[in-house]
Amino acid sequence: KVDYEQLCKLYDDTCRTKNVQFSYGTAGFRTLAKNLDTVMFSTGILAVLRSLKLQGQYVGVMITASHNPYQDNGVKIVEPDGSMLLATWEPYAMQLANAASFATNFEEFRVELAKLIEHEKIDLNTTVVPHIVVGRDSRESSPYLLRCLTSSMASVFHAQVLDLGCVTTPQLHYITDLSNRRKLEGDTAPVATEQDYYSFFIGAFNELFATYQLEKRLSVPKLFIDTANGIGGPQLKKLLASEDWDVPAEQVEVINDRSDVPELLNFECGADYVKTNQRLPKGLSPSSFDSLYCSFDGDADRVVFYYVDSGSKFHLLDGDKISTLFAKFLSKQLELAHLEHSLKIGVVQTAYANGSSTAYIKNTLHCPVSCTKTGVKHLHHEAATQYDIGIYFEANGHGTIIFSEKFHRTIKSELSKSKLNGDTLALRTLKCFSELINQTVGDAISDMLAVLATLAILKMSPMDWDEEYTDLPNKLVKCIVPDRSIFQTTDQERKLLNPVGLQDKIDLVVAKYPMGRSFVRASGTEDAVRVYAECKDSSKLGQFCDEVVEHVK
Ligand code: NG1
Repeated sequence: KVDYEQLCKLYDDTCRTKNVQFSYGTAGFRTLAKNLDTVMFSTGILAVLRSLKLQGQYVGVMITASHNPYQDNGVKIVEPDGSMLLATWEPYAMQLANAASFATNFEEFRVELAKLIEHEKIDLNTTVVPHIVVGRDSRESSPYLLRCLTSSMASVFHAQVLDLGCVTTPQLHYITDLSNRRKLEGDTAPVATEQDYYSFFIGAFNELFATYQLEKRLSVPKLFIDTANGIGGPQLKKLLASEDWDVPAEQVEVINDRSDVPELLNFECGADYVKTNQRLPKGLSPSSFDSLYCSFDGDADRVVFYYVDSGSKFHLLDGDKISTLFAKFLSKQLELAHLEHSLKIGVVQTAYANGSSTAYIKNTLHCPVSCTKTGVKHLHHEAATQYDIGIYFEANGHGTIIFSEKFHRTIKSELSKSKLNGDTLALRTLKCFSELINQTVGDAISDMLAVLATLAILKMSPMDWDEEYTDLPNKLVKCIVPDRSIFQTTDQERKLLNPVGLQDKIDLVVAKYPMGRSFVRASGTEDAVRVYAECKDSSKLGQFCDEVVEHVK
C-alpha cells in the first residue's frame, strides 16, 4: 500500500526546483545539476511504475550527463533487457517531471500521478515488489541527486533497490539485463555485480586470443587510453587489475584518469573533444609514432581511436572507422564459415557518417548500409530488426553490434555439426565476438577490447586500419538561431522540409562543390542547429560550410 502522506513529505522536501519545463530526449533528462532535484524525484517514481508494469523486473536508472561539462548532470531509465526506456514511456517521464515542477502543491502532483497510473492500468495494491538498479557516474552532484531519485522507492513504494555506486553507463545497462536473467533463475540466484561484467568481457577477449593461439599482446607497442577524467578511469583500472587480464602492463597506459577532481571531467579531453577538435587531448604528446590512442567520454559509452604519423599528423579513427573495421572482419568470418547466404550482415549509420565510409562499405565490402535518424535508439532498432549481425556506430564513436537469435541458433548448430570434421575457426570467432561486444548498448570498454582483438588477429597497424579508405574532408558547426524548432527534416534528417525554400538554397550551394554533401538539423541535446558539410577539396570546405551557414542564419 502506497503511503501518500510520506510521499507528500518527500515531495515537499525534495522538489525545490519549480516552474522549469523539462524534456526527456534521447539522452534522458540533462541540464544543470542544481536544477535536477524535482526531475530526480519524479523519475524515481516513474522507474518504480515501469517495474510494476513489468511484473517487478529490474529497471535501471543511470545518473549521468555523459560528455557535458561538470556542472551538468542527468538521468535516464533503462528497460529490463538493458535497452533504452520504451519510447511510449518517454512522454510520461516528461509529464511527471513537469507535473512536479509546475504543481503548486502535492495534491496537484498526485492528480497527475494518478492519471498516469490509471492510464497504464498499474495496480499499486499488488504484492509484486518493484526492483530497481541504480548507478551514477563520477560527478560531484550525483550522490545528492541519487538521494532525490531513490527517496520514495523503498519508503513509499516498497521497492528493492540495488545500488551499484559509481559505474559506467554501459555497466548499468549490462547489470540491469543480467539481474533480470538471474532473477528468472529464481530467488536464490546471486545478484548481478560489476565483477560479472569484468569476468564476462575479459573471458570473451581471452577466448578470442586463445582461439587464434595468439600470444596475449596488443598489435601496437603501446595503447594510451584517455578516460576524460570520468568514471571510465577507475572502472577500466579495475578491469586491468583483474587477475584474468594478462596483456603486459607496459603496453597499456591510462591517462586523464582524475575522476576525483570534478572540474577536470571532459575538460579538453575525452571522445567528444578529440572528435570535434580533431586533435590530441590534454595530457598527451605524441611520444612515439607507432602508438595507438583512444578516448572515452565521461560515462564511457563512446570511444574514438587515433594515431599520429611520422610527420606528426593527427589521424582520427572514429565511429565510422570502427564499424568498417568490424564489418570487414565479420563479413570475412561469415564467408569462411560459409554462412554469408544464411546470415545477413549490415551496417547502420546516420547522416553524419563520412561519405567515404558509406561508399567503402557498399563498394568494397559489398555490405548493405542503412541510414537512420540521429540518436542511438534509432540505430539500435534498425540493427536489431534488419540484420543478423547489425553493426551500428554514430560517427562520434557511440555504437555496438547486435547479433540476432537466428545468429546464435545457427552458430550453435553449425558448431555441433562441424565438431567432428570441419574447420571451426571462423564459427568460434563469430561466437566469441558476439560475447565480446556489449549487446545492450554502446560501450567504450567492450568496443575497445573488440577493436584491439580485431587488430591483433588481422595483424593490422593503426595506419593499415586507417588506409582502408580516406575520409572526405568534413566540417560540423553549431549555429545559434532564434527558434530551432522550425527546422523540420525528412529522409532520415538529410533534407529540410522547413523553413520552406531553405533546402533548395542548400542544394544550389552543394551542387557547386565536387562530391559535396551538406545537411542541416536541429540538435536534440543543445539549443542549436547543426550544419554538416563534406566535399572533395579540403581548401574549399570552409567556404562551402560558411555558405550553408549564411542561409541558415
Ligand atoms: P544532437 O545534439 O541531437 O546532434 C548528439 C550527437 C548524437 C548523439 C546525441 C546523444 C552528433 C552530431 N550528435 O545529438 O550523435 O550522440 O548527442 O548524446 O554527434
